[in-house]
Amino acid sequence: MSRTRIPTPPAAGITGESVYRDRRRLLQALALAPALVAAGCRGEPPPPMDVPRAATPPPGGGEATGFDTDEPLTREQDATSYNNFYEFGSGKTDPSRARKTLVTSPWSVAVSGECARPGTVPLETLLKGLVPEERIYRMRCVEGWSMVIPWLGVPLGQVLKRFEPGADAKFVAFTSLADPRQMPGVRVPILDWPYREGLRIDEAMHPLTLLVTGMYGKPLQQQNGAPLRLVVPWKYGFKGIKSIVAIEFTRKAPRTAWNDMQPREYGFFANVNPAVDHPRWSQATERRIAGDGNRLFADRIPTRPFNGYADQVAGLYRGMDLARWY
Ligand SMILES: Nc1nc2c(c(=O)[nH]1)N[C@H]1C(S)=C(S)[C@@H](COP(=O)(O)O)O[C@H]1N2
Ligand SMILES: [Mo]
Repeated sequence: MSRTRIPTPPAAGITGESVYRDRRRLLQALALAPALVAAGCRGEPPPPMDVPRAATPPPGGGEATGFDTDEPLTREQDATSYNNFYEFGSGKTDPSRARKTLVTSPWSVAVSGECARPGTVPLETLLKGLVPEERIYRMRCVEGWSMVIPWLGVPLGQVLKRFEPGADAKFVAFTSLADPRQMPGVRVPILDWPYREGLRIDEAMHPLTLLVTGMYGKPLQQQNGAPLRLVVPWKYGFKGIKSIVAIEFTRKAPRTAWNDMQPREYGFFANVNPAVDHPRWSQATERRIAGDGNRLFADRIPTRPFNGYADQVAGLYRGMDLARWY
Protein backbone atom coordinates (compact mmCIF):
# COMPACT_ATOMS: atom_id res chain seq x y z
CA MET A 1 0.00 0.00 0.00
CA SER A 2 1.54 3.30 -0.99
CA ARG A 3 0.69 6.45 0.88
CA THR A 4 1.68 9.99 0.07
CA ARG A 5 4.19 11.33 2.57
CA ILE A 6 2.53 14.08 4.56
CA PRO A 7 4.90 17.00 5.28
CA THR A 8 6.15 17.15 8.85
CA PRO A 9 6.53 20.50 10.63
CA PRO A 10 9.69 22.56 10.40
CA ALA A 11 11.52 22.17 13.72
CA ALA A 12 10.99 25.80 14.67
CA GLY A 13 7.30 25.71 13.84
CA ILE A 14 6.15 24.17 17.10
CA THR A 15 4.20 26.73 19.06
CA GLY A 16 4.99 27.24 22.73
CA GLU A 17 2.39 26.11 25.18
CA SER A 18 0.30 28.45 27.25
CA VAL A 19 1.03 31.99 26.15
CA TYR A 20 -2.68 32.63 26.21
CA ARG A 21 -4.00 32.53 29.71
CA ASP A 22 -6.36 35.46 30.02
CA ARG A 23 -9.93 34.65 29.23
CA ARG A 24 -13.00 36.75 29.15
CA ARG A 25 -14.80 33.99 30.96
CA LEU A 26 -13.05 31.35 33.00
CA LEU A 27 -14.62 28.25 34.45
CA GLN A 28 -13.79 26.98 37.88
CA ALA A 29 -12.03 23.72 37.14
CA LEU A 30 -12.69 22.05 40.42
CA ALA A 31 -16.34 22.98 40.47
CA LEU A 32 -16.80 21.98 36.87
CA ALA A 33 -14.73 18.87 36.31
CA PRO A 34 -16.92 16.43 38.24
CA ALA A 35 -20.05 17.86 36.66
CA LEU A 36 -18.61 17.45 33.18
CA VAL A 37 -18.01 13.82 33.83
CA ALA A 38 -21.17 13.01 35.72
CA ALA A 39 -23.68 14.88 33.65
CA GLY A 40 -24.72 14.27 30.09
CA CYS A 41 -24.79 10.49 30.51
CA ARG A 42 -28.34 9.52 29.69
CA GLY A 43 -31.75 11.07 29.62
CA GLU A 44 -32.43 14.76 29.79
CA PRO A 45 -30.09 17.49 28.58
CA PRO A 46 -27.81 18.55 31.43
CA PRO A 47 -28.55 21.67 33.48
CA PRO A 48 -26.61 24.88 32.82
CA MET A 49 -23.40 25.37 34.75
CA ASP A 50 -22.15 28.55 36.29
CA VAL A 51 -19.93 30.34 33.81
CA PRO A 52 -18.37 33.27 35.63
CA ARG A 53 -17.78 36.33 33.53
CA ALA A 54 -14.57 38.26 34.16
CA ALA A 55 -15.09 41.95 34.89
CA THR A 56 -12.85 43.23 32.11
CA PRO A 57 -11.99 41.47 28.89
CA PRO A 58 -8.26 41.22 28.18
CA PRO A 59 -7.21 44.01 25.79
CA GLY A 60 -7.77 42.90 22.23
CA GLY A 61 -8.25 39.39 23.60
CA GLY A 62 -10.66 37.69 21.26
CA GLU A 63 -9.54 39.21 18.01
CA ALA A 64 -5.81 38.82 18.55
CA THR A 65 -5.93 35.26 19.82
CA GLY A 66 -8.86 33.95 17.79
CA PHE A 67 -10.40 32.79 21.07
CA ASP A 68 -13.52 34.86 20.59
CA THR A 69 -15.65 36.46 17.90
CA ASP A 70 -18.39 39.06 17.84
CA GLU A 71 -20.38 37.18 15.20
CA PRO A 72 -23.87 36.11 16.30
CA LEU A 73 -23.90 32.70 17.97
CA THR A 74 -25.69 29.84 16.35
CA ARG A 75 -28.70 29.04 18.49
CA GLU A 76 -28.04 26.26 20.96
CA GLN A 77 -31.12 24.40 19.72
CA ASP A 78 -29.66 24.35 16.21
CA ALA A 79 -26.13 23.37 17.25
CA THR A 80 -27.58 20.45 19.21
CA SER A 81 -30.06 19.23 16.59
CA TYR A 82 -28.29 19.73 13.23
CA ASN A 83 -25.33 17.39 13.56
CA ASN A 84 -22.95 15.10 11.78
CA PHE A 85 -22.26 12.01 13.87
CA TYR A 86 -22.56 9.07 11.53
CA GLU A 87 -22.28 6.58 14.38
CA PHE A 88 -25.89 7.59 15.05
CA GLY A 89 -27.00 7.80 11.43
CA SER A 90 -26.23 10.02 8.47
CA GLY A 91 -29.23 12.36 8.70
CA LYS A 92 -28.67 15.73 10.37
CA THR A 93 -31.31 15.09 13.02
CA ASP A 94 -30.47 11.40 13.55
CA PRO A 95 -27.85 12.00 16.28
CA SER A 96 -30.05 14.24 18.45
CA ARG A 97 -33.14 12.05 17.96
CA ALA A 98 -31.31 8.83 18.72
CA ARG A 99 -32.08 7.26 22.07
CA LYS A 100 -29.40 8.29 24.52
CA THR A 101 -27.78 4.88 24.40
CA LEU A 102 -24.23 6.24 24.52
CA VAL A 103 -23.00 5.88 28.10
CA THR A 104 -20.50 8.67 28.67
CA SER A 105 -19.58 7.93 32.27
CA PRO A 106 -17.38 6.19 33.24
CA TRP A 107 -15.14 7.05 30.28
CA SER A 108 -11.46 6.50 29.75
CA VAL A 109 -8.95 7.32 27.06
CA ALA A 110 -6.08 5.04 25.97
CA VAL A 111 -2.91 7.03 25.24
CA SER A 112 -0.12 5.22 23.41
CA GLY A 113 2.77 5.54 20.99
CA GLU A 114 5.80 7.82 21.04
CA CYS A 115 5.59 9.13 24.60
CA ALA A 116 7.21 8.48 27.98
CA ARG A 117 3.98 7.95 29.92
CA PRO A 118 1.50 5.89 27.92
CA GLY A 119 -1.54 4.45 29.63
CA THR A 120 -5.30 4.26 29.84
CA VAL A 121 -6.64 6.99 32.07
CA PRO A 122 -10.12 7.89 33.32
CA LEU A 123 -11.45 11.12 31.84
CA GLU A 124 -11.26 12.79 35.26
CA THR A 125 -7.54 12.02 35.44
CA LEU A 126 -6.92 13.14 31.87
CA LEU A 127 -8.34 16.58 32.67
CA LYS A 128 -7.41 16.86 36.33
CA GLY A 129 -6.42 20.35 37.44
CA LEU A 130 -6.99 21.92 34.03
CA VAL A 131 -9.34 24.88 33.83
CA PRO A 132 -11.99 24.57 31.10
CA GLU A 133 -12.20 27.80 29.12
CA GLU A 134 -14.94 29.18 26.95
CA ARG A 135 -13.88 29.68 23.35
CA ILE A 136 -16.25 31.11 20.78
CA TYR A 137 -15.20 29.60 17.45
CA ARG A 138 -16.51 29.49 13.94
CA MET A 139 -17.06 25.94 12.71
CA ARG A 140 -17.08 25.34 8.96
CA CYS A 141 -18.26 21.97 7.69
CA VAL A 142 -16.79 20.72 4.42
CA GLU A 143 -20.41 20.42 3.21
CA GLY A 144 -20.71 24.21 3.02
CA TRP A 145 -22.52 25.25 6.21
CA SER A 146 -21.07 26.88 9.30
CA MET A 147 -21.88 27.73 12.90
CA VAL A 148 -20.53 29.95 15.69
CA ILE A 149 -20.34 27.94 18.90
CA PRO A 150 -19.25 28.73 22.47
CA TRP A 151 -17.26 25.66 23.41
CA LEU A 152 -15.93 24.69 26.83
CA GLY A 153 -12.63 22.89 26.82
CA VAL A 154 -8.93 22.81 27.49
CA PRO A 155 -6.12 23.32 25.02
CA LEU A 156 -5.25 19.88 23.65
CA GLY A 157 -1.53 20.59 24.07
CA GLN A 158 -1.90 20.92 27.85
CA VAL A 159 -3.35 17.42 27.97
CA LEU A 160 -0.89 15.88 25.52
CA LYS A 161 2.19 17.11 27.30
CA ARG A 162 1.19 15.16 30.43
CA PHE A 163 2.12 12.02 28.48
CA GLU A 164 5.55 13.45 27.58
CA PRO A 165 5.61 12.95 23.81
CA GLY A 166 9.11 12.31 22.47
CA ALA A 167 11.01 13.74 19.53
CA ASP A 168 9.59 11.00 17.28
CA ALA A 169 6.02 12.07 17.98
CA LYS A 170 5.41 13.88 14.69
CA PHE A 171 1.66 13.25 14.53
CA VAL A 172 -1.25 12.53 16.87
CA ALA A 173 -3.97 10.03 15.98
CA PHE A 174 -7.45 10.00 17.53
CA THR A 175 -10.08 7.25 17.58
CA SER A 176 -13.79 7.45 18.39
CA LEU A 177 -15.80 4.84 20.22
CA ALA A 178 -17.47 2.43 17.78
CA ASP A 179 -19.79 0.22 19.81
CA PRO A 180 -22.78 -1.07 17.81
CA ARG A 181 -24.74 -1.61 21.02
CA GLN A 182 -24.48 2.09 21.89
CA MET A 183 -24.18 3.54 18.39
CA PRO A 184 -26.60 2.03 15.89
CA GLY A 185 -24.97 3.77 12.92
CA VAL A 186 -21.80 1.70 13.13
CA ARG A 187 -23.78 -1.30 11.92
CA VAL A 188 -23.97 0.55 8.61
CA PRO A 189 -20.72 0.40 6.62
CA ILE A 190 -20.75 4.08 5.63
CA LEU A 191 -17.21 4.49 6.96
CA ASP A 192 -14.54 1.99 7.91
CA TRP A 193 -15.25 2.24 11.65
CA PRO A 194 -14.00 3.37 14.06
CA TYR A 195 -13.96 7.02 13.02
CA ARG A 196 -10.31 8.09 13.03
CA GLU A 197 -8.67 11.49 12.71
CA GLY A 198 -5.21 12.95 13.08
CA LEU A 199 -3.16 16.11 13.37
CA ARG A 200 0.45 17.01 12.91
CA ILE A 201 2.06 17.50 16.33
CA ASP A 202 2.46 21.26 15.87
CA GLU A 203 -1.21 21.56 14.92
CA ALA A 204 -2.14 19.51 17.98
CA MET A 205 -0.04 21.76 20.24
CA HIS A 206 -1.43 25.01 18.80
CA PRO A 207 -3.29 27.05 21.44
CA LEU A 208 -6.45 27.20 19.30
CA THR A 209 -6.78 23.40 19.23
CA LEU A 210 -9.30 22.50 21.90
CA LEU A 211 -10.25 19.29 23.66
CA VAL A 212 -13.90 19.99 24.29
CA THR A 213 -16.12 18.81 27.13
CA GLY A 214 -19.00 21.26 26.87
CA MET A 215 -20.80 23.95 24.91
CA TYR A 216 -23.19 26.81 25.76
CA GLY A 217 -22.08 26.55 29.39
CA LYS A 218 -23.18 22.92 29.72
CA PRO A 219 -21.62 19.51 29.38
CA LEU A 220 -21.62 18.12 25.86
CA GLN A 221 -24.60 16.03 24.84
CA GLN A 222 -24.12 12.78 22.97
CA GLN A 223 -24.93 14.23 19.55
CA ASN A 224 -22.09 16.76 19.89
CA GLY A 225 -19.52 14.14 20.87
CA ALA A 226 -19.83 13.65 24.62
CA PRO A 227 -17.91 13.32 26.77
CA LEU A 228 -14.80 14.43 24.87
CA ARG A 229 -14.28 15.71 21.33
CA LEU A 230 -11.75 17.66 19.36
CA VAL A 231 -12.30 21.13 17.88
CA VAL A 232 -9.78 22.56 15.39
CA PRO A 233 -11.41 25.79 14.25
CA TRP A 234 -9.28 26.49 11.15
CA LYS A 235 -10.01 23.08 9.64
CA TYR A 236 -13.13 21.57 8.16
CA GLY A 237 -15.47 20.17 10.79
CA PHE A 238 -14.74 16.51 10.08
CA LYS A 239 -11.34 16.92 11.78
CA GLY A 240 -13.28 17.52 15.04
CA ILE A 241 -13.57 13.87 16.02
CA LYS A 242 -16.21 13.03 18.63
CA SER A 243 -16.41 10.68 21.63
CA ILE A 244 -12.66 10.07 21.70
CA VAL A 245 -11.45 6.82 23.30
CA ALA A 246 -7.85 6.66 22.06
CA ILE A 247 -4.96 9.03 21.37
CA GLU A 248 -1.70 7.82 19.82
CA PHE A 249 1.55 9.68 19.17
CA THR A 250 2.94 8.46 15.85
CA ARG A 251 6.00 8.91 13.64
CA LYS A 252 4.03 8.73 10.42
CA ALA A 253 0.84 10.46 9.39
CA PRO A 254 -2.03 8.34 10.69
CA ARG A 255 -4.74 7.08 8.36
CA THR A 256 -7.99 8.92 8.84
CA ALA A 257 -11.51 7.67 8.21
CA TRP A 258 -12.73 10.20 5.65
CA ASN A 259 -9.41 10.31 3.82
CA ASP A 260 -9.41 6.50 3.53
CA MET A 261 -12.91 6.65 2.16
CA GLN A 262 -12.39 9.37 -0.45
CA PRO A 263 -8.91 10.97 -0.45
CA ARG A 264 -9.74 13.38 -3.25
CA GLU A 265 -12.60 14.88 -1.27
CA TYR A 266 -11.26 14.79 2.29
CA GLY A 267 -7.62 15.71 2.77
CA PHE A 268 -5.43 15.01 5.77
CA PHE A 269 -4.87 18.71 6.48
CA ALA A 270 -8.37 19.85 5.52
CA ASN A 271 -7.57 23.48 6.25
CA VAL A 272 -10.53 25.66 5.33
CA ASN A 273 -9.63 27.18 1.98
CA PRO A 274 -12.14 29.06 -0.17
CA ALA A 275 -9.74 28.80 -3.15
CA VAL A 276 -9.79 25.00 -3.24
CA ASP A 277 -13.13 23.59 -4.31
CA HIS A 278 -14.45 20.30 -3.11
CA PRO A 279 -14.62 18.07 -6.22
CA ARG A 280 -18.42 18.29 -6.09
CA TRP A 281 -19.02 21.89 -4.97
CA SER A 282 -17.42 25.29 -4.47
CA GLN A 283 -15.94 26.17 -1.08
CA ALA A 284 -15.94 29.93 -1.78
CA THR A 285 -19.00 30.65 0.36
CA GLU A 286 -20.90 29.09 3.23
CA ARG A 287 -24.40 29.07 4.68
CA ARG A 288 -24.14 30.36 8.22
CA ILE A 289 -26.49 28.65 10.64
CA ALA A 290 -27.53 31.74 12.54
CA GLY A 291 -31.21 31.84 11.82
CA ASP A 292 -34.13 32.94 13.95
CA GLY A 293 -37.75 31.91 14.21
CA ASN A 294 -38.23 29.01 11.82
CA ARG A 295 -35.16 29.92 9.80
CA LEU A 296 -32.11 27.70 10.23
CA PHE A 297 -29.80 29.48 7.82
CA ALA A 298 -28.85 33.13 7.59
CA ASP A 299 -27.43 34.52 4.36
CA ARG A 300 -24.58 32.95 2.47
CA ILE A 301 -21.27 34.59 3.39
CA PRO A 302 -17.74 34.34 1.98
CA THR A 303 -15.56 31.60 3.41
CA ARG A 304 -12.24 32.89 4.74
CA PRO A 305 -8.82 31.25 4.43
CA PHE A 306 -8.20 29.08 7.51
CA ASN A 307 -11.78 29.90 8.48
CA GLY A 308 -10.66 33.37 9.60
CA TYR A 309 -7.77 32.10 11.74
CA ALA A 310 -4.96 32.80 9.25
CA ASP A 311 -3.27 35.30 11.60
CA GLN A 312 -2.91 32.57 14.20
CA VAL A 313 -2.13 29.50 12.10
CA ALA A 314 -0.89 30.35 8.60
CA GLY A 315 2.69 30.15 9.90
CA LEU A 316 2.25 26.42 10.53
CA TYR A 317 2.08 25.86 6.78
CA ARG A 318 4.81 28.17 5.55
CA GLY A 319 6.41 26.73 2.45
CA MET A 320 3.62 24.24 1.84
CA ASP A 321 1.54 24.38 -1.32
CA LEU A 322 -1.91 24.79 0.24
CA ALA A 323 -3.69 23.71 -2.94
CA ARG A 324 -1.77 20.44 -3.09
CA TRP A 325 -1.78 19.71 0.62
CA TYR A 326 -5.50 20.02 1.05
N1 LIG B 1 -16.90 10.28 15.50
C1 LIG B 1 -17.36 11.22 14.67
N2 LIG B 1 -16.88 12.47 14.77
C2 LIG B 1 -17.32 13.43 13.93
C3 LIG B 1 -18.26 13.15 12.91
C4 LIG B 1 -18.77 11.81 12.83
O1 LIG B 1 -19.61 11.47 11.98
N3 LIG B 1 -18.29 10.89 13.73
N4 LIG B 1 -18.67 14.16 12.04
C5 LIG B 1 -17.73 15.28 11.86
C6 LIG B 1 -18.28 16.38 11.07
S1 LIG B 1 -18.39 16.14 9.38
C7 LIG B 1 -18.60 17.59 11.62
S2 LIG B 1 -19.07 18.91 10.65
C8 LIG B 1 -18.60 17.78 13.09
C9 LIG B 1 -19.96 18.25 13.55
O2 LIG B 1 -19.94 18.58 14.91
P1 LIG B 1 -21.30 19.07 15.61
O3 LIG B 1 -22.37 18.08 15.25
O4 LIG B 1 -21.02 19.10 17.06
O5 LIG B 1 -21.62 20.42 15.05
O6 LIG B 1 -18.25 16.59 13.79
C10 LIG B 1 -17.23 15.81 13.20
N5 LIG B 1 -16.86 14.72 14.09
MO1 LIG C 1 -18.53 18.23 8.47
